[in-house]
Amino acid sequence: MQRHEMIDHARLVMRDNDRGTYTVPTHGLYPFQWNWDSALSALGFSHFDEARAWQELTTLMAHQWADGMVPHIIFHRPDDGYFPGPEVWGTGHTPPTSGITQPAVAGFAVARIHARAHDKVLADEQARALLPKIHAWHQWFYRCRDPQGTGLVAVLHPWETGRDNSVDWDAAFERVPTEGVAPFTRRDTTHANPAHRPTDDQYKRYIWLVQTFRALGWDNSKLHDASPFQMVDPGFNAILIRSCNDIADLAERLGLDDIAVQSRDMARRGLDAMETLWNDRLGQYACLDRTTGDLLDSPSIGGILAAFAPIPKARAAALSQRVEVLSHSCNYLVPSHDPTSPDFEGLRYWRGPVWLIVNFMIADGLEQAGETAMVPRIVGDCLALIEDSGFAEYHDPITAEPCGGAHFTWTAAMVIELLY
Ligand code: 9WN
Repeated sequence: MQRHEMIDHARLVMRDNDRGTYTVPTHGLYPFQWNWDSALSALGFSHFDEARAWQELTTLMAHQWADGMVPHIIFHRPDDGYFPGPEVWGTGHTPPTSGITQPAVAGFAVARIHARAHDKVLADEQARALLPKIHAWHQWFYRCRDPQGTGLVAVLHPWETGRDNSVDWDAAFERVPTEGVAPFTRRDTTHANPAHRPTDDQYKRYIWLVQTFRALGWDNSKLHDASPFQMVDPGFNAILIRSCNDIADLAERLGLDDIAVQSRDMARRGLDAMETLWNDRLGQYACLDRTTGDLLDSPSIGGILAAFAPIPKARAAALSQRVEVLSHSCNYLVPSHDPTSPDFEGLRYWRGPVWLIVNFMIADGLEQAGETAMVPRIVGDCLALIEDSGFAEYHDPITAEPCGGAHFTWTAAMVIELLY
């Protein structure tokens, strides 16, 4: 496929999933607005319609909660094709939203789109409106998800990481009960191949956590300590740190001094604390289970995604080396779990498949660090996957088999981002 054909196709996917002021990840499987999908999709829009890119981010941030949290799903219009819907979350918001959050990549997106904007007047105006909200979200993270002030935030539900069924959560999930979960019918497995999705047992535990948080009135001063699942994910923290750092730069340029100083401080404390997540045996970062204090030995992409933050040069070099090692056990980089691990499953969601959004963030981080050796290979593999198998939600890193939903917004957005 020629470059312009690929871009045209990607734009078509984005147009089909465009609901005017927000996009859905894909028709059918995910009929609402998702948090980090929107932020990353805005990057794609920004190459051909800057106003639409800003609109995507503005719509997302318009549904921020009073405490600063930005929900992971906004249920703009009723649709019974997805479970769990608004009635399960019961957050009492209008329009309804979920009660948990997702990776804070919006700050990075605002800074990146602002930096390359052609319409500077619009970009300044939009950034001035968005930055205080994004900053309040970042502050919410460190206040509510790092109550002991460690410098690192915990996620309380696997859906918050965006890596729903990663091997990283397996041991901790054993401690999440299933008793008392109200009977439910999954909808995802009617849209996508069940062999590509999380298991029923995992779904019960996802819903147990939702019911438990709901019973606490979604009160974020209680949720962290009450949750049996408190996971410190290096990728998740790296995204937050990168966004804090990038909006600090932008706030400085716009004369928003308080935001600049406070964001810089959060990023610095986060970066210092990231060192505690380095796993020498794996040669990459790893998750820390805050409930047990254990640094995990799980070789997942969460620890490589840490490259997105301005980590020390030697760590970036080691992560580049880690990607090189992974390239010997797959055909398409970067697998979401190490293919040599017994837990690897090439088709099952976050237990092996390649996700273009994660590839983009790893490549971008390595490039920023000057560790460019693996970047062309990562980018080339992204484009080869699309060429061979279309704009799927994720792909098998060995066979390129397209998995999950098709005609996927953020996959298309990443193709546009990588080809420009
Ligand atoms: C739950 C929308 C989202 C992504 C996540 C991905 C998947 C949802 C689900 O889809 O999660 O949030 O129902 O499986 O794991 O990263 O944001 O594309």
